[in-house]
Amino acid sequence: MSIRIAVGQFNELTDEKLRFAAQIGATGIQMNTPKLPGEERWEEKDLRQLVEQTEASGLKLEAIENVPVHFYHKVMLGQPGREEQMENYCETIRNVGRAGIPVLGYHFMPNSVWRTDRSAPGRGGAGNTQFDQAVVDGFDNVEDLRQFLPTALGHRSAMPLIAKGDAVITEEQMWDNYKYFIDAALPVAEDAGVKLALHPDDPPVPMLGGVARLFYKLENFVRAYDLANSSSAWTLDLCLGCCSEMIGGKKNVQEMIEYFGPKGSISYIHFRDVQGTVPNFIECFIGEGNFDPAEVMVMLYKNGFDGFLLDDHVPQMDGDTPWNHRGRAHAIGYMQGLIRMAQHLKAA
Ligand SMILES: [Mn+2]
Repeated sequence: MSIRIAVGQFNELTDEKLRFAAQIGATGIQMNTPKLPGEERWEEKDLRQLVEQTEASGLKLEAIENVPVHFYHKVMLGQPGREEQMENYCETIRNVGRAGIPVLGYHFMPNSVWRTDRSAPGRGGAGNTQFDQAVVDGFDNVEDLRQFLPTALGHRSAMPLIAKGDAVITEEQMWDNYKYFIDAALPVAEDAGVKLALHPDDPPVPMLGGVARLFYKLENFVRAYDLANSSSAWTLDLCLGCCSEMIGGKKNVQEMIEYFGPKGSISYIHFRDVQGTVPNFIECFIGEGNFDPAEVMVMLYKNGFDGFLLDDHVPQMDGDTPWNHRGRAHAIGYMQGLIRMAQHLKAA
């Protein structure tokens, strides 16, 4: 297949979302942490229902991104009880495959995504999210920090462990935990015909709340790739926004595409950007961030990427919905124009 667009980042499959996707010209959808029955794992029949409902609209369910953090937080943190969670995670992978969903996205951030502002003023007064390490560092007390952070993203046990100080869970412990996870998950995914797609850490910093992070720089993705022993089930959900957030900004975007694109290791792309890099960045509209979106689209074609693109986070425009229909329509239209131009230039 060639590069295409999916509409996504919603958790309930409604006719309205399917009609939006069809009207805007997308060929598929993605769902993030769909609201499905099950406190420990998802069942085939519930996943299959999503596929059937999507296909009835003439669209393809390209991927599910993320199970709830509480399905595998003990695995990520290396806590007792991780074996049972891992067995359930593997059964979810099998059920994703049985339902006919080709990609399962995941992250390895036990304490999830952090932002310090959810409505920082952007272009023309649009609302953007922002991360500023200085704000996080201003908290001395972990309870105050927990109250400050949006709790919707994380399970209670997966929130910050400390406000300040050395890591409670070190990077090497996190590598052990990741290896345990991937050693168990990859063979199951291969058998199930499912590609697992790793999302970078957001924000990409070495440690937050006493929990070390892994996927904040290129060399750690290379280490993970090597750990996977050339398994075809190990792929990336390459969030260009997170790569752009990394120290060095747009050069990370280029290096990730050039390293993993030719290997066929990129399942899909979160096509978004930010201004600035860690320790302080703000999200923005495509075209006003750190990288040149036209240059990046041509780079994707030239490096053999043939998956789908997704808008991911977008600015909230005046009169927008909670899901940001207006901001998403801008991002999707922008991507469609870039794809057509890249095809015209025969970059494809
Ligand atoms: Mn992303």
